[in-house]
Amino acid sequence: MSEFSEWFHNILEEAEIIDTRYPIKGMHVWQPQGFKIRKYALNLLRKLLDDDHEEVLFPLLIPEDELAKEAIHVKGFEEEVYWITHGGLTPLNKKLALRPTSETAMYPMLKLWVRSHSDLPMKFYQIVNTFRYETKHTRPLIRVREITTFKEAHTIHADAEGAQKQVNNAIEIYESFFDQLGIPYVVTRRPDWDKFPGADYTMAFDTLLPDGKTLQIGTVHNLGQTFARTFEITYETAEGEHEYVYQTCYGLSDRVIASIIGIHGDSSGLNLPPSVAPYQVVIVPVLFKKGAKEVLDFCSKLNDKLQKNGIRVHFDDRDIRAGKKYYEWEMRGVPLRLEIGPRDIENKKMVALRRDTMVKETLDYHEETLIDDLNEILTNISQNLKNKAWQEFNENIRPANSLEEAKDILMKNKGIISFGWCGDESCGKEIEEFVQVDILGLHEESTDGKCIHCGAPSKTIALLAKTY
Ligand code: PR8
Repeated sequence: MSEFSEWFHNILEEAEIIDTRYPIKGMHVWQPQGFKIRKYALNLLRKLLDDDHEEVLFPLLIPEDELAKEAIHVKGFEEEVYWITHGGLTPLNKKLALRPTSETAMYPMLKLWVRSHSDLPMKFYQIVNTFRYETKHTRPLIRVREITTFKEAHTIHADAEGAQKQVNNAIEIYESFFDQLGIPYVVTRRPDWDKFPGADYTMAFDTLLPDGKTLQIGTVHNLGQTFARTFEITYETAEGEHEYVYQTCYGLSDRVIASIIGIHGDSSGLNLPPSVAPYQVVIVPVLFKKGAKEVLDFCSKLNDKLQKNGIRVHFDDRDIRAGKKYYEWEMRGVPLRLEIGPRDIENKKMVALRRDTMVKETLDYHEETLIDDLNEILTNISQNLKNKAWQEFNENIRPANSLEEAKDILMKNKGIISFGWCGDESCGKEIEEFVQVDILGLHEESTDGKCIHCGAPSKTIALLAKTY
C-alpha cells in the first residue's frame, strides 16, 4: 500500500467517514461525519443544477432488452452489470439489471415525454446509487462497486449546436462546483478509444491525488443522436417534421468526496473547506477553577449567536483535557477553533486556530462585527486551501519533449506530463505502451510543435499520467 493509500484508509476510519467493514467488496457504509460532508457537497451541487435542471428519480432496475438496445453502450458495460434473475424462488422471464448508469432506464421514458420543439431543451438530473462490477482494485470512494453518490444529468436538445453549448455549460457548472471545494482540475477531451460507450465524444475532469496519480472526477459526454436513434426520441419541428433529438449527459460520483479528503488533508488529518465542513467552528473553553462558570456561560452564548447567524458551530464542553479536544478537532478538519478562557473574556479577546495554516492568533471580540469577522476568516480559509491545492497541482504538470524524458519524469515525480501529439490513434496507443500510463486526453490545440513519438506536426498538446 502506498503511503497515501494508507493515510487515506486510516483517516476514513479515524474521522468516521466511511466504514469499510461491510461484507461485500466495493460496498461501504457512510457514517454520520462522512454523510454530512456528502450532504453539504451535494447542497452546493444542487444549487448549481437547480437553476435550469429538473430533479427526477428513476427506478434502479433496467429490463434486459432495454439495456441491450444500444449496442455500443451495452458492449461498454457488459462486464460490469449486476443482474437480478429471480423474484423469490421464481426465475424472472426477463432478467433485470442494476443500473450501471441510467441512459437505458431514462431514454425509453424520454421518448414518451418529448413531443414538440417547444418542449426543448429538457434538462434532468438525479442523484442515485449505481452498480458496477469493477474488476480493477476497489478502493473506498475512489473505485467502488456501489457508487452511492452518482449525480447524473441528462439533457435533450433540438439541434447539434444546443448539445454542444450544453457540454460547455456543464463544464462551467462542474468548474464552479470544484472551485467551491478548492479541488484543482484539468479538463481534456478523452481520446476516442477512451470515450463513454455510445458518446460522440467525452470531456473529462481529472485531479491529482498526493501520490501523483490522477483521478477522473467528472465527465461530460456529447451523445449526439446515437441514443435518440436507438430509442426513437423525436420531436416535431415548427414545420411539422419529425426529427431526432440531440443529447448530452454528465456525471460525478463519490470521488468528489475522496478528492476533498485526499487533496486538502495532511499529517494531522482532515482539513475541510468551510463549505462542506460538518462544523465550521468549534468552541473550546479553557477552564481553571476560578471563573469556570463564566467561561462556560460565555461560550454557550457565543455558540447560540453563531448558530443563529448560520455558522455551523459546536461547543465542546466535554469534561476532558483541552489537548485531547484539540487533537480530535484537528484530525476531523474543523476549519476554525476558538479557545476561550477567563482572561480572554475580561480582555474581550479570543484565541483562534486556523486548521489550514495551523497558526494561532488572538482576535478582538467585537460584539457587533464578530459574525462578519468570523465569516471573513472562513472565506480566507477556503481561498487559501484552494490556492495551495492549485499551486501543488500546477507544479506537477511538466512538459516532456521525448518519450524517454516522459518516462523519466514519471519515474521521478509522477504527476501529469504535457506533450505534443499528432492525434493519431495508433501513434497514441504506442505512446501509452511505451510509457505504460494512459493518455488523459487532448488539452489544447497546438500546431507549432511536433508529435513526441512519430515526429509529425502536432495537432494538440495532450496530457498523460498514471491514473487511478
Ligand atoms: C456516465 N452517464 O455514466 P461515466 N467508483 C467511483 N466513481 C466512479 C466509478 C466507480 N466505480 N465509475 C465511474 N465513476 C454518464 C454520465 C450518466 C452520467 C465516476 O459517465 O461512466 C467517475 O468520476 O464517465 C466518472 O467520471 C463519473 O462517475 C461518471 O461516470
